[in-house]
Amino acid sequence: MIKRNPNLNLLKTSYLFPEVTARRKQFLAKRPGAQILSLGIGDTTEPLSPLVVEALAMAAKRLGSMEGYIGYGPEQGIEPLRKKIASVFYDGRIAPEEIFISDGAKCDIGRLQVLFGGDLSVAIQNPAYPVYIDGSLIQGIRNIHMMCCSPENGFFPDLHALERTDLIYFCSPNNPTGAAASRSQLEALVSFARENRSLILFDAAYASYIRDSALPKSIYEIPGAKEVAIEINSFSKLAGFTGVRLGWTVVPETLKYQDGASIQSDWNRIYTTLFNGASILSQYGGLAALEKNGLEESERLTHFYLENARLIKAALQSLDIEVYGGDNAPYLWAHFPGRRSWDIFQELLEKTEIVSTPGSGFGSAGEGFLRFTAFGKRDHILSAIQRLRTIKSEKGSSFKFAMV
Ligand code: PGU
Repeated sequence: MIKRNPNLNLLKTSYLFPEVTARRKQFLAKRPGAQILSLGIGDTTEPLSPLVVEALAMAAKRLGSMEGYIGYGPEQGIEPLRKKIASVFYDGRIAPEEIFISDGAKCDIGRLQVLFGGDLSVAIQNPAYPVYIDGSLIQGIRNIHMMCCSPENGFFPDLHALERTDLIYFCSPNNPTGAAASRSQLEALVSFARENRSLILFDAAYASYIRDSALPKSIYEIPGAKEVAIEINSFSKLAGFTGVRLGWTVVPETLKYQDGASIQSDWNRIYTTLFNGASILSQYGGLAALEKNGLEESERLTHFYLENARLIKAALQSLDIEVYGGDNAPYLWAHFPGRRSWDIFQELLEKTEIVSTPGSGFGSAGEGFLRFTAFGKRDHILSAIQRLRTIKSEKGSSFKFAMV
């Protein structure tokens, strides 16, 4: 029989979120009537805006006519959408030809990992979205440096202590900590990458949650970034497209390998070889989401989730829990000193029937933390808050919940 790809032996048995689901199922088997409220996976819950629905329906209708039917589209995405993204998000800094439309950020992170292969060094934030490390391991990358991001360093790594790597993954606003990097922090990151001739893979999937106008929404707001950064983004959290599937990646023309060859042309090669373009329906839906009214709807949507974040944050803080994030990001990062993440996850589940995500699933620096998502229906969030009122914290050498 065929031999297993040895790189797969390096992975934990399951990806983080299926593991959380398995725990939830185990709990339900023990307590069949449990009314579980999920503040676990970051998945959108609010319906699509009517403008997007209409655009999706019209695109589907066109496909049903002889004149309107189209088959495979350009792998890089339809031109009007590439143009629209360039003008809405990049203010002329990025050309439409530098934008590649994808079926979502996660899928493009995977394809980028194929582009760079296994023979290189990478730096990854600790904690981080698990796809960066798992995807790197699948490629056979062994040379992985963790950049600790904790409350002590304001969730920004100490770049002076960092060894040079070929790739640097950086996510801002961050999943899971909810920290959004400041302009000066991103300037430091870009100049670090330029000095070291490293390439930054900048995940901006939550950029639309930034409310502080001083914070950059794109790495390309930082001068010099076009020579050292690829940016990945998504319609998932911007317009509720987690199920519709649509995203984009910016690979500037100015990005070069050591020998001066174009990274963009290799990306185009990988893209056209491993991908046949995002769904034409999603792309027309995305185009509608970026019209003036569509952007207003998106703003309302992100505002709604940020309001959820504010409500959950206040409820956790009233239990004397230290909570980070939630102001410019849809995640809350709650600290339970002295406790292990999976233990506190289990305890919260048993006492309140609330599912969270254990911080240790995002890396060793997440031990002792739980991540709470702000994506959720308002009545669920309010019920979760009610349940949090039924417990209290007991301060001792380590954090403990008790019933009120
Ligand atoms: N990048 C980051 C930083 C994310 O947190 C997520 C989703 C994605 C990309 C995926 O974006 P798509 O455009 O929808 O592909 N993170 C969620 C969902 C879990 C998952 O496995 O993607 C989360 O709960 O962390």
